[in-house]
Amino acid sequence: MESVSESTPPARETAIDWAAYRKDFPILDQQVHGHPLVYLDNAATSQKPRAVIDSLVRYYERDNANVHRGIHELSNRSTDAFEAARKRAARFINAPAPEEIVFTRGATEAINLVASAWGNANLKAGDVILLTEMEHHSNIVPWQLLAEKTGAILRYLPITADEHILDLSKLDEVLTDDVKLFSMVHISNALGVVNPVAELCEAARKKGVVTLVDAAQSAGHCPLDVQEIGCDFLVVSGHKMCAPTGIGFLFGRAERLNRMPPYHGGGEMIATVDYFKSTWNQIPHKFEAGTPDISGPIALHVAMDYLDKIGRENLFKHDKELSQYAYDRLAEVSGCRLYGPKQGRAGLVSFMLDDVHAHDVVTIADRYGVALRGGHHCTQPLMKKLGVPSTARASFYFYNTHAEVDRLIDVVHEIKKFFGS
Ligand code: 7TS
Repeated sequence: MESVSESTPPARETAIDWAAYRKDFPILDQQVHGHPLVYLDNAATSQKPRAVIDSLVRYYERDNANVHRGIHELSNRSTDAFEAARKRAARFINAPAPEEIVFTRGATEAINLVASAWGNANLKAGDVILLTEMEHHSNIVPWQLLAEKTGAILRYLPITADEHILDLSKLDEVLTDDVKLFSMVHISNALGVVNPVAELCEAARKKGVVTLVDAAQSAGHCPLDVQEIGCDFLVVSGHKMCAPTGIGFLFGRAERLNRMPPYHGGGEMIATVDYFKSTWNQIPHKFEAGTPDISGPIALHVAMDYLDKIGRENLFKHDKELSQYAYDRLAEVSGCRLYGPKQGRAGLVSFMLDDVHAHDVVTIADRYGVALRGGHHCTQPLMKKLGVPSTARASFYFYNTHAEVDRLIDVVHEIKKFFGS
């Protein structure tokens, strides 16, 4: 009898037809200022494939009705699709149960929900909220608001001076017994650093510290498993992963969500209301007051299916390869300073050209049809730490190509010529 190894052919990697996926994005096929559009602003928001756009039209043409409250056919269809999206979101991040998914407007609202509902109920003066030095404003300001109210204190895990990665040698120093919450970004939108969130959550869990992972930049770019990460909360932004703007979600472990007071009051989030006292609905509805965005989760469902059809390992590999290529080519440009790690970065590069302001870099790039982003990227404290007012950023997705990176490099040379540097 043949052994299994003899009879099983070696696994072959099927080549992915990225060009075919690119064709799913009608917006990419256009000229900007007389040049083919090169869209490299995906960390701000991704483009949307035809299937997602069509799902919005289909919903409004055929199924539109308010959810949960109706008994009529359209309302039932709408409710079923809305709740199916919740189940899909749970599966997307391997959450144990759909009730652990709360739909929000995006990552920002999800963090504010936790800061407000969990934070106000659980923090007192002197408690420490631990963040990292590379957080987006949406993972800083909600905690500052909470600290002002409760007397809690903010503390930061530092980044290293050379490659701007988290300085894990300082973890024990900052993760002390008075820390109650550790909230950390998974992939930095300004540096492209991929943080070891499972390791950080494990260290926090050992000390009984509640954890939140900001997966705004990672959910649509790499595999994500909340059980493997071991976090209490995780926030996702739909518009950065092929879904429309205005939809995202919070994952919260059921035992945490069950013990949290509501966030907003109104319809849907209640079990009973009388003139002076109300009781709350079950999770997740307790946190979804009022008529929600309905078409958003439905389109997000299509986006999640779309991404998983490609495979998030494949997406991650593609994005990382492209950003490494961009990093290496930019590193060859004289006077170009790069931020973040030299290797192993996610799909974006942050850079500065000599003394040219990032806004000028972006303005001139736009004249050549190349869409970049320049500024502080909502990470002002990080910019201060890096000693720059801003950076220019090119951020990639699976529809971007090596030829587009080459175009970026050509444009960078044009910009240098323009400024005589
Ligand atoms: N967290 C990170 C790491 C982000 O990059 C962003 C948005 C947010 C949270 C906020 O997400 P939202 O769902 O509320 O939009 N980042 C960016 C950016 O880099 N450029 O524009 C928005």
